[in-house]
Amino acid sequence: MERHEALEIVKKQLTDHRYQHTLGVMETAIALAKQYGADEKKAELAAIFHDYAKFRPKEEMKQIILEQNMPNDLLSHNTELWHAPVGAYLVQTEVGIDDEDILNAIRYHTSGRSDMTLLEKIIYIADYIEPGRIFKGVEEVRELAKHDLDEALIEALKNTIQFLLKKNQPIYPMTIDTYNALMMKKKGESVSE
Ligand code: DGI
Ligand code: FE
Ligand code: FE
Repeated sequence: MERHEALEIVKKQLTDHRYQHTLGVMETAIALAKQYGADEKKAELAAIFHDYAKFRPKEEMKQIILEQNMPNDLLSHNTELWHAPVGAYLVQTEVGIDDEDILNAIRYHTSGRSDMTLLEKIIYIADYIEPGRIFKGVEEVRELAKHDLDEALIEALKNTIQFLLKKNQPIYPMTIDTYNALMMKKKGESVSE
């Protein structure tokens, strides 16, 4: 699918602000794909569609989670988590994208997961550091992403988890799994321990 066609489709699903964010994620994801040797076309499409379901009614998303046998624990956690797996489903069924790599990058863009693919990491980080993002700690993650994707991911996850802790919010287990997997991989690589 051509970029202009994908953008035309997603624009109808989003607010102008969210569309501008999507363009930022697209540019950032393509740059990261170039730098780290991922498929640039897949990065482009995954970025364009990553927030496809962001504005779907909660009832519709809940229905899809139940009917498609998605992890049940989603329903007891922050509804903000739902648009990622529901987005993957809708991008496949409504847009017709069947590439599992692209769909997984959309599916895991909010929580991550253990053993993320390069493309999944790129979309997670691009979503976090695109030029429109201005929250505290983003600059550190931008710097780290220039040299080491895993370090950038760890920093972004730490920030997200800390942010949720401060707001007295539960942490979705898959977010913790993502953090743990990266920290254990790092420990395994270090010679001093
Ligand atoms: O869709 P975006 O705003 O571009 O970004 P996103 O898909 O990363 O969603 C961020 C939202 O998801 C933000 O409100 C925090 C929330 N979130 C992310 N991880 C977790 C989480 N909420 C809970 N409760 N637990 C998590 O692990
Ligand atoms: Fe999102
Ligand atoms: Fe996003």
